[in-house]
Amino acid sequence: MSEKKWSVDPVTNELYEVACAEGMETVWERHQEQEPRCGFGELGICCRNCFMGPCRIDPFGEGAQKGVCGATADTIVARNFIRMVAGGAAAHSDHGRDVATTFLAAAKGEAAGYEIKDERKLHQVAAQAGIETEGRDNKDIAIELGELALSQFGQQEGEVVFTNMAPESVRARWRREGIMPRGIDREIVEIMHRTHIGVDTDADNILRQGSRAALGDGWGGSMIATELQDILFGTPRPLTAEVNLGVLEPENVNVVVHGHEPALSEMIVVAANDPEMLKLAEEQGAKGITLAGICCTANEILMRHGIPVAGNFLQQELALATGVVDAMIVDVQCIMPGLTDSKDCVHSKIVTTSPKAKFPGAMHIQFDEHNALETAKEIVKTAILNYKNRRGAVRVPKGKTELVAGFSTEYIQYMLGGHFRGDYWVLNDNIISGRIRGVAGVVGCNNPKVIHDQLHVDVVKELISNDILVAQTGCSAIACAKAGLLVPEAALEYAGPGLTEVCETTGMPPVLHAGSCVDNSRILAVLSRMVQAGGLGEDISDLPVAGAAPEWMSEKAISIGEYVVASGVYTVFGVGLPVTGSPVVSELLFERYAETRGGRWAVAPDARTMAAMMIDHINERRGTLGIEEKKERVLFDMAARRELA
Ligand code: SF4
Ligand code: MSK
Repeated sequence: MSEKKWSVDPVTNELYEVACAEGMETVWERHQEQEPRCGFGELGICCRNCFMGPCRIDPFGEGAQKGVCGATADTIVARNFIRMVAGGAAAHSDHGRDVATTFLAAAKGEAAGYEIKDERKLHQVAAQAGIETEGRDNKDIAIELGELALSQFGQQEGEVVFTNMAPESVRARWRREGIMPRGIDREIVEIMHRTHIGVDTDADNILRQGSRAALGDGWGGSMIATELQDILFGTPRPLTAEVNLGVLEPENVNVVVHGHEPALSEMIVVAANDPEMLKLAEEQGAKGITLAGICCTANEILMRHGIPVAGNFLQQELALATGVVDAMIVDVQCIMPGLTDSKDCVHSKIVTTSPKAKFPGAMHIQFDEHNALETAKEIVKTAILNYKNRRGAVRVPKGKTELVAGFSTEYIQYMLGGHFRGDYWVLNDNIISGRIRGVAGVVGCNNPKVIHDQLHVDVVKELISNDILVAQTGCSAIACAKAGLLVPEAALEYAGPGLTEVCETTGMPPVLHAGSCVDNSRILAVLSRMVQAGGLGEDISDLPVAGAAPEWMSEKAISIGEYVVASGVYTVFGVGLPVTGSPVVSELLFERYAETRGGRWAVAPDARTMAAMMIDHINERRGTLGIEEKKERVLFDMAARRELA
């Protein structure tokens, strides 16, 4: 048995030992095999953008200070950084494109099983996009919205339409700095062009293109994904569910969905409840069908249906180690290639569904949105028929935790005052009065370089104990849910007195689950509405808010970080950032961005420092706004109210 603790989550540690005993290789062994890491890569100073290289810069100043072409560390680091932005923005935006395609097919009646679920949001989003809604048929509005959304990817000039949700001061800055995105795909392509050998060499100019592509992700590709998914599948509202590997049911057929795009998983939800499928499961000797999720697919169907979450990024292989996963259905992003290696130890079938992501050793059942329910049934049937092939011991741990999820931008507004009085002013008022010190977005992945989930949980506990309301997405939300922070009672145990008071009044948890990685666009929308509501400055950068990705690992996290920073938010990353090989790029990202982007990047070595940096920033913003002192609550009588009016 290993002595080392891999996770703060006991369930993960337990399953890790099981996996080792079964001879299953996991991410942690592969991580150790990679040690020591390449120092050039960690600093961002290696380049293989052409085959005169690969080239690397000596960080100690003794060896080569330029690549063969003459590129310096500053050029190489800046190019590498924005190529990460391109990868992340492409992933999110391609997700958005697929959603828009399905949305348009559904609007035209060409995608059986999909329909407009949220008409109110259809009208609101269409109006935001400048589409006439008055007196028009929903079908016509939806077709026009779907076509407009799709056009944003190939748009060559102008401004990506949903950037119009941002406050005017922010948009003016984007125009002034030359970082307003013109079209979603265009900015990603331009990154690849500019970082080709012999094109852009100036670090500042290179980073500007990174910001422009990242903004095209946050306010374009990701925003389109979130908004159209809400219209098509329903805008989330709070619901309770369970999280961790203990949600798997040994006596049921267990189907685990993993990846990012909800178009298929929405249909798997329907198929798993189909009487024909349930009957087939019984015929195979199972008591029923359990559906659970991993990573962001989990967050999507959790937010809309309360489907349990089996785990986050580093738990995907451990889910198979339970011996009861009859099929793991994957689509795109964050799916470890190592999953298919487990087939020698467990019976689980890995089913790929996207033509963009096939895995040697996996079974492929291609998803087609025009025939979605039939595909979903075929997949569920594959899992059911695999139930009888189980072999070896069943190792489902007992651990699972309750959580509340479903905090969409719209619901947060409603929660703060109902349909008629609901307004972000209520949140701002709580911030001005000091009951809530500020708001933090804590998001992102897991990374085996640090103890699984620990940074997420420790940072969030520290923030809420300082009366900072936390909004979460992605694997970070799953981490804190497992730690019991996403229930209203967590306020009593962990939150400061002001935040506890607000949580008790509204019944909300101190940590709000806002969805998947593309749903970080919800956080952008919340920030815009906070500025609109007034009292906290004119710009997102004026707000007492901060962001963090404590255990990031993916290119998507870099794109998210860049668009959040370029929207005006101070953002701290854990684990390190591969830019420190260039003093010029470091100075731009960590300091000068504050003037040109409104927000800036920071890196923290541990949870306590990360939380302290965020709190210091929030306090500093409160000072600038003149609200640093916690104000006493004032009870108004009628005379005082008249005076106010
Ligand atoms: Fe080397 Fe320049 Fe080619 Fe990069 S682009 S590999 S630094 S020669
Ligand atoms: S799934 S991008 S590991 S958050 Fe969105 Fe989790 Fe990070 Fe993937």
